[in-house]
Amino acid sequence: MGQSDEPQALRSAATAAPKAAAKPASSAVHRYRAVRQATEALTRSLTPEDQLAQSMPDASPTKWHLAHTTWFWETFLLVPNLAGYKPFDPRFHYLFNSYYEALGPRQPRPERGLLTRPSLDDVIAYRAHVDAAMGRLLADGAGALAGLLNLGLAHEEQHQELILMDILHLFAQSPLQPAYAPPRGREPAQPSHPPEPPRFVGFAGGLVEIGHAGPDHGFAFDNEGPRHKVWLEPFELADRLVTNAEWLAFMADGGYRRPELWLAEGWARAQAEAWEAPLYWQRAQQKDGGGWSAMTLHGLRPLDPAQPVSHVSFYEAEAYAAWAGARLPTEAEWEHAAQGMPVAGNFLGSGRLEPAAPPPGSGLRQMFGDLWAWTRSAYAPYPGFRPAGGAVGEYNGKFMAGQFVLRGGACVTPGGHLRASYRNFFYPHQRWMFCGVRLARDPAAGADVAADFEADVLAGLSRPQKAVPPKYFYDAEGSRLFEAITALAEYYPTRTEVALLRCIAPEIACLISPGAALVEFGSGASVKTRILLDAAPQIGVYAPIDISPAALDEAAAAIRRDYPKLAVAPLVEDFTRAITLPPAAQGRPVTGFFPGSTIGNFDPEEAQAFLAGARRLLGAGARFLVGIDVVKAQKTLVEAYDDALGVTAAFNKNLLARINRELGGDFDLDAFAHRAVWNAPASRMEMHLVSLRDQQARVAGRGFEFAEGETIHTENSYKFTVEGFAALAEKAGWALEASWLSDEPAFAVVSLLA
Ligand code: SAH
Ligand code: AVI
Repeated sequence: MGQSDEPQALRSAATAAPKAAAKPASSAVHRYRAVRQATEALTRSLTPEDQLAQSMPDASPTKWHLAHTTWFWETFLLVPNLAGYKPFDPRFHYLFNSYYEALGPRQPRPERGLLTRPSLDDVIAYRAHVDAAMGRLLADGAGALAGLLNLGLAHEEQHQELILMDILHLFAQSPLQPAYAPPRGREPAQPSHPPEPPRFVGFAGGLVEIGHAGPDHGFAFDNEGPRHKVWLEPFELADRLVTNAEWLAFMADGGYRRPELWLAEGWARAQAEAWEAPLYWQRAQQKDGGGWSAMTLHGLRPLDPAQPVSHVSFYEAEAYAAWAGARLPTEAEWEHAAQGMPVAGNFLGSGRLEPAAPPPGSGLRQMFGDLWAWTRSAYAPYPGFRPAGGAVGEYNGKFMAGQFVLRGGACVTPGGHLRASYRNFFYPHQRWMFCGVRLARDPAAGADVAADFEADVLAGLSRPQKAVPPKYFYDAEGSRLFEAITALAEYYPTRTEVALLRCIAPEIACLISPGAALVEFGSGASVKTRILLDAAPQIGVYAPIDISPAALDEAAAAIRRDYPKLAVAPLVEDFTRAITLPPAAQGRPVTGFFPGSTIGNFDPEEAQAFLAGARRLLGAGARFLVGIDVVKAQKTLVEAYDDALGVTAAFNKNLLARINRELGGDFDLDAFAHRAVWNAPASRMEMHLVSLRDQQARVAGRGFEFAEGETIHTENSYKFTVEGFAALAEKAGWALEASWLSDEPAFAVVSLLA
């Protein structure tokens, strides 16, 4: 229920302190009290005058929010359900009805600020009266009222967010520019460094499901369902929100002066209201440097270029996206990307009350919290949507015209309030919400691994520590050399993992349901797969995913030949891009398989992002078997990556041969040497290519200087403990089910549950 009266709100951080009573309060009473107290906690820094004023028709006074949420409980729960309940004051029914036509006329919304009576004290007494009655109503639990209780709690949480939005708007009108809360952490504001340009995460699209799956899956508003199928074309989503620095560049390039970037309605609005920056930005006097500040809940603050841009309308978001050569995501794209990600981020509970710069790392960040992200989707009913009967049916459905959907929650939203399916909605000109922009785009025609290879190599060789991502080892020759490595005496991981899998396969087989899909990441020659397929003939579909077409084609053909009853659905893909399962694997119980400690080739942040993506891909109820190499003696490790026959050296140097062949490079392979080192503090083996002299190499028309001894960092192989890995997986939303450790040299297989 976004723009209407009550957009989406916050987590109730407060915990109720139950009063001493004859019998312990029910959990329903606890939940009720916690949310009510969290609302009241938000008003502690406000004066009675702050709580009366109304800054514009869309915003309401805090006092009105306090009373209206109370009216909701009184009207929908107490009057119909608590025998003998007496309304606190019958006149309040008119004063504090928000928009429920079925319940009669009401105080006009733009005139809520005229309600000097009842006093704030009277409203506080009203809350106490209703709270006491709710205590009686819920004394034995919510029973049949559980649905209405959940709705009332979610409703009150929405008003918690509204209180903060509306107060910020009010304070922004004040010449004194008051701070709602003292600044945290940095005073005066220390601008953090603008992050790297956004990266776009690719999604394969296809037939996907969005929407809430119904009451068995927890509370949701009616507008979030029914769950239904949506066809998505391939798309890409920016890995973070647009920043203030990027918005400044848009403005400097005439973003607010160029009608060609704007929708007609947006341009008209921008002209009529003389928009030249986001809602709360203010330009400092020339004498003060002429920079920008922004009004925040911490008062007027210098603009932090790294923070996400906030308080922009849908129209501005659209113009920005056009300027950036991108577009806004649809709500189905956003939800598909968010499904399976932990609902964690900078919500109200963080206490920041402002969006934060994106955390370091890769993969999708800021999907939840920080700012609501505008989508390109009109707020409309999902197929099969039916509003609830009676007045509560007015909660969401009647607003499904002319508004746009926002997703993900904000720094003023209670965290527990959010879900991936949550739909907020506002009119396209509105900007006082905590809302921002995440870009999406259609994959460029012909975008493929080759284009990424060139871009990644050029970017990697331009860094102070030159580096190339290890996924580019695996052209046909690289895949062949890797298989040769697995047979080396020194390369223990493959042998020990194979032996371990043979031992535990019968146990694992018992966990796999008939007809299940086995989805393997980085399947290579699919050798280890056979151990599972032999032990679990009930597996119906095998979906290997690998970036190396040569390895995948050969392996898929061999598996088809040797397992004729199995459906084999290979996918040539970079598994760091979010992908969808091949149709043959959809709708089945899923077991993921990621052997070989290939997960160790990611940095910890990348591994976490990968695990979160895999959870989304494999779906609820999936099991994920992951092979991880274990920390051990340095000598064993270094020999495994620097074998006597020089196969690993050839594998490493093949990267330069591939660059020469595919990117028009002129690396002299004899002028580089293979190096493998154990980096103990980081718990990883590192592979480098060391330049044996000062030299220059050209790649794709660009020259790169190498000093003698300088290296290209080509691979990390992190070594784990089972506990450390389980903690990482838990952060990505997985739970450890079981783990098995091999004989020395140790290697582990863990089973994770979604
Ligand atoms: N699973 C096999 C092979 C491991 S080698 C085993 O355990 O022995 C790593 C495999 O992962 C290679 O086949 C390589 O092509 C594949 N790979 C590496 N990075 C990848 C990426 N980003 N996306 C998809 N496959 C990748
Ligand atoms: C695929 N990956 C887990 C191997 C590893 O051990 O990191 C790749 C490899 N690099 C050198 N030897 C093998």
